Amino acid sequence: MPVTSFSIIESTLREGEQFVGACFTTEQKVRIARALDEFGVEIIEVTSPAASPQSLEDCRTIAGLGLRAMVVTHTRCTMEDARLAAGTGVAGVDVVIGTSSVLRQFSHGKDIPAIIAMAREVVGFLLDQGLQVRFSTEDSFRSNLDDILPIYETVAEMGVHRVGIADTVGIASPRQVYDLVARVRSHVPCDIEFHGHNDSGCAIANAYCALEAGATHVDTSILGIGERNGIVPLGGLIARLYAVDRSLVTKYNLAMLPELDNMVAQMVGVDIPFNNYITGITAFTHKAGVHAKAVLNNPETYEILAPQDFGLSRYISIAHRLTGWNAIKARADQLNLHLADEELKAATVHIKKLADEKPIGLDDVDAVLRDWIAGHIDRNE
Ligand code: HCA
Ligand code: CU
Repeated sequence: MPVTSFSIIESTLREGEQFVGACFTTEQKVRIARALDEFGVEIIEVTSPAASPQSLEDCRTIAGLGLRAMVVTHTRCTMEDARLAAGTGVAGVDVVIGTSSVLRQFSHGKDIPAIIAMAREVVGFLLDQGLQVRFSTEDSFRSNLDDILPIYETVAEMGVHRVGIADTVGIASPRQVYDLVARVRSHVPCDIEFHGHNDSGCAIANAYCALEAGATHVDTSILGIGERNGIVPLGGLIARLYAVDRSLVTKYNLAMLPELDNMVAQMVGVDIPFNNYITGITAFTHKAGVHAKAVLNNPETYEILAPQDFGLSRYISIAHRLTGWNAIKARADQLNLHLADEELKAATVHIKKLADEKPIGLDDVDAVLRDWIAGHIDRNE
């Protein structure tokens, strides 16, 4: 199914807080929530009020900011947590319970009938409070389908707004995600959320496949921060959807993405990875002569994402042995140095030789061009 619409559940303030380097102050949480709201995500998920007294306070604070985005919190499937969440002023509650045998055995110790009974009680209570409710099965991909389908059906019949499928350990492949989401899609009428971890590098592809299979919501966090190596990064999901159809993501304030990534990188004390989607330092850098020439003619030759849509610009690296005369010509034009094509080609050969001898920089290229004009370089060298 082609992806036509979807919503983002932005979980930097929940899953992201589970990143080892994250310890957000209230003020930082408010800054993140406001920035995400301005970016335009549909739903903001915050840490359970049961986590700590400060978490309870912060949950109330963020729910009370009057954001355009819906604020939801995340809780375990217990009446105690549900009551606490219902008193915070959030618009919705994302309830989760582990359903794989390993989690049932080593985490909460409940069997499937007990899970269904708890789900009934908690979901019934939250719906009665007029809250939007999502019910998710943690570790869905290591759970038995025969266990989780009846859970989804039970909560869907009760009227939950969404069911959640969670690849808690990052084990699923895109095809597995497609199959499971399609299966759930044919069993429940409500919305379907996908939450995917990135342990084996499939998080973005998995989220995309979930949408293709009929999921309606994807969980993200800024830079992908979360437990272990995290979840679907907001920027990565945007890049994936933009690559399919730019109009899918123009509902967001895309030019804010660098600011969001930088803000959170600073808050959690990491650098943005050089190869990060969109905001990595090399994301719009072209190097080889063949690439540089084509990109100078038409950026679409080697760019599926237009940097200017994200408030960024491309960079063409020319000071190296793979450079080409078209790129060198563009630099000469920038410097107002007018050389005939044959001269530029000869200068490029010289630059390549120089780069074979030692690492060079843009200033070396510029020096060659200037010396060339001045006739200081032996053209036969
Ligand atoms: C967690 C686990 C979770 C929940 C996802 C969800 C996961 O830390 O509580 O609520 O859908 O990865 O399973 O993040
Ligand atoms: Cu998670």
